[in-house]
Amino acid sequence: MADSQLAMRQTLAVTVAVCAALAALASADDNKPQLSLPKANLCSNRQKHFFHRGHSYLFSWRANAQPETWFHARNYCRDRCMDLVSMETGEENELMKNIVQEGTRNGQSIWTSGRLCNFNDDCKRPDLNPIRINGWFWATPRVRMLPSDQKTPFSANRAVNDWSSAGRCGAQPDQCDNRVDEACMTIGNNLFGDGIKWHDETCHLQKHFICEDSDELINFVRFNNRGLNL
Ligand SMILES: [Ca+2]
Repeated sequence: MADSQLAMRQTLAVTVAVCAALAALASADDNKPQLSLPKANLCSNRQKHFFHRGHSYLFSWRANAQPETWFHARNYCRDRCMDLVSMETGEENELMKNIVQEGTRNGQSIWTSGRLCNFNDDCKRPDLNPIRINGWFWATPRVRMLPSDQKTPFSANRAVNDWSSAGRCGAQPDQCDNRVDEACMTIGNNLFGDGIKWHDETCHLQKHFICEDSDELINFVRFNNRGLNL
């Protein structure tokens, strides 16, 4: 088998393996309701503020949506056949970083779908530990992020790490809050004089957010609503 095929199969195997753990994200945020199923009318009428590689994006501040906790921000997006944004390539990351400056003031941050596995026993699996390094996922489309300590020079079409080297407790993700996990990932606007960078923050904070089309949810609604303009 060619190396590329083997790598693809290994990636697929890892992805499948983590899906079960990520299914628990539906009830992962303590004392919060379940993840929303999409609403056909909201999907069809969702605002589209930006387009990239076949996906549309919604910016909560332009939609006059209120800042939300990470979980409720997800549901706002999911109601509209979207989910919080996942920056799976350097190119997408740079595009989102440019937009963050529009939606935040200096010292503010916005939610992405980046999530730490911290919600059930599956997160104790050896391959996910140490959890601060190997336990990060894009909640949609349910794929693991690179190990947080892996250095990645900017590359347009490859996975990227953009964790800040600065923070109250050091390089991100720093889990600086000692009362509750900093289990959700933001893009911060110069939080520590560090420019536009990724940070781990506590999920209950209310922030603006970016939604991105979810192929899975769009297909779900399309299947049940033939001919609906999505
Ligand atoms: Ca942090």
